[in-house]
Amino acid sequence: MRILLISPTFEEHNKKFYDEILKTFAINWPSITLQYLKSLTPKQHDVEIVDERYETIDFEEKWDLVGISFFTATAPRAYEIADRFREKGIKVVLGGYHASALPDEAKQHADSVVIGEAEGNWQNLLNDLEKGELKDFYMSESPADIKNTSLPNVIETETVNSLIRGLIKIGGVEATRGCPHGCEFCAISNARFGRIHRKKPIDQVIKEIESIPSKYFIFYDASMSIDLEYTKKLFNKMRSLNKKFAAFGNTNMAKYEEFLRLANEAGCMCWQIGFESIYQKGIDDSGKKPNIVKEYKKVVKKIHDYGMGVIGSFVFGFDDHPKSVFKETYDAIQEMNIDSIGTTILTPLPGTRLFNRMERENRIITKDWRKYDLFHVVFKPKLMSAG
Ligand code: B12
Repeated sequence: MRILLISPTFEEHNKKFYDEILKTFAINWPSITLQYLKSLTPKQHDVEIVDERYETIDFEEKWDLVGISFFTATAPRAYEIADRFREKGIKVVLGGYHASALPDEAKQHADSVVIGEAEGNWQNLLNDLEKGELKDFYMSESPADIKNTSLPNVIETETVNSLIRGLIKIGGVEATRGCPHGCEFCAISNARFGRIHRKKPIDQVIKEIESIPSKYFIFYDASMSIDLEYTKKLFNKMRSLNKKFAAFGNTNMAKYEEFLRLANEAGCMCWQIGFESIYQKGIDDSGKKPNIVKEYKKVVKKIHDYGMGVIGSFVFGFDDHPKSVFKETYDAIQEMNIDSIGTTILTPLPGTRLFNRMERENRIITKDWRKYDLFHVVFKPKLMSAG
């Protein structure tokens, strides 16, 4: 079969937009999801990938199947693409975070929806399609075993990267999947089997890293400081690779000096840490156990002591956030001496406990999924106004 896999982007984004943005912005995180799906696809099928951030979809081509992977914010665009292909009689399958959270909504735009992880489901779906027995939904009864998954085709990342001038080329690697913390707002741990932390064999991760053509890459794992022993073994083996990377981690890592030393020796340049808030109550209510606000400054210092930078993520709109939170957070960030920050607005993503609570409390203002990009207020905050 001829299969087209698509990663849609926001409607206003297109190649021209990227050309503009790259005049000031030089790093682009590659999408590994579709390469991953391609590597799961039995070899008798031809698979092409379109990343709409910098490529254009050819709606005139003939495909036996179109698969689309999307998030909540890109759902409207994904549905538009799906509808166009289906009008031509081409079968469409939808998957990813949003389709898994709201499969009935997704099904209105698809012949089939994969709920949760692709491993196993994708292969079964292709078999069924060939037999003319495509089912409406595919869903695994157990968490995917990521031990035996094959390598993403990193060469293709390189090809795509080379389409964009001025880009610093980086790769993406998934060593572990899931996060046991189960924070109320998190799309990862609230996903099906998302709280089950799974690890790839270290030698396999090393091979994946070695196959990345560029020197730089990012670990896409929810957090590399969940199973410290696993990560230490991985970092130990990475020391000879001569690569540089960034990773997500939790504040707990600052207590473990050997962990930090090995991270630095493995080539870690910086940690992206979800500090989330400078008020302890909202953090405790969300269930983010590793975060102790009064230790934030010490955490940053410790990571700096071992030669690595800190990118801190902060979220605005928790129920204990008054209007003064913006100024107070700004002051706290100065005090913490963080190298770089990312700020977003608390967003009740479908599938999360936060979304369910906001629905129960009648606080969702809009279900225009375009606005669920973490930069719009889509619910009524408790101690602030929305507009
Ligand atoms: C890398 C990444 C990005 C990259 C690349 C995005 C891309 N298009 O691939 C960048 C930086 C561009 C990005 C941007 C955004 N991201 Co992002 N990103 C991630 C990250 C860190 C890793 C994703 C990944 O590659 N995982 C590894 C692969 C193998 O797993 P996977 O994608 O989950 O796919 C598996 C299944 O979901 C399933 N599957 C997925 N799609 C499909 C499709 C089909 C057909 C099938 C059968 C199966 C299937 O199969 C796979 C294997 O089991 C995740 C966090 C995480 N750890 O998951 C957040 C995450 C996916 N991002 C998220 C968000 C919110 C965004 C933004 C909207 C935020 C923003 N404003 O910046 C934008 C969207 C921009 C855009 N137009 O795409 C949320 C999504 C939640 C949601 N419900 O929307 C996540 C979960 C982060 C979070 N904690 O909330 N992101």
